[in-house]
Amino acid sequence: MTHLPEQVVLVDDAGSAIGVADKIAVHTEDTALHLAFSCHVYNPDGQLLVTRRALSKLTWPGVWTNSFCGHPAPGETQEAAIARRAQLELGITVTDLQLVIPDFRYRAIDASGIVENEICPVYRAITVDVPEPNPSEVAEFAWVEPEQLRAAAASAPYAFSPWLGWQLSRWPD
Ligand SMILES: [Mn+2]
Repeated sequence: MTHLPEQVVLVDDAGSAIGVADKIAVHTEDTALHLAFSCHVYNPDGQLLVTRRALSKLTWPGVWTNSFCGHPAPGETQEAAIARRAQLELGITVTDLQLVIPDFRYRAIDASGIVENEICPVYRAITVDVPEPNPSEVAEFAWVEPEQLRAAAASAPYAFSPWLGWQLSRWPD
């Protein structure tokens, strides 16, 4: 059975698709702008799921971040990509998906020099499931009070992924 490499959608400054690229090839020290998403998952008590990226990941290994992120495949909707990554990374089903920051875009450089450069709409969702992390994606997780996370990220931004800090700073009250 052949296994095609995971692909991402290249976009222009306006967010229009202009091509596709292999995920592994696009993330370099000069990463082309591409389409992604971030998802912040809450439990029914209003706690937010934060995750620590696996130590084996190529970018931001071991860094605490939002619940999960990903890249929609060519032809895949954001909603389908979110459902796929929720299962793959955390073994959870998410519901009540809401688009919170539709125009979020960022560029960041990780400690090894690899660049992220994404148009990355930010969503929130609910789960009633107990996460079962995929160890190749997520090293550990915690349920936190959103206000406490926002305060922590504001006072110690270096302890979190850069996109999480930027997303929380734009979170509507
Ligand atoms: Mn990316």
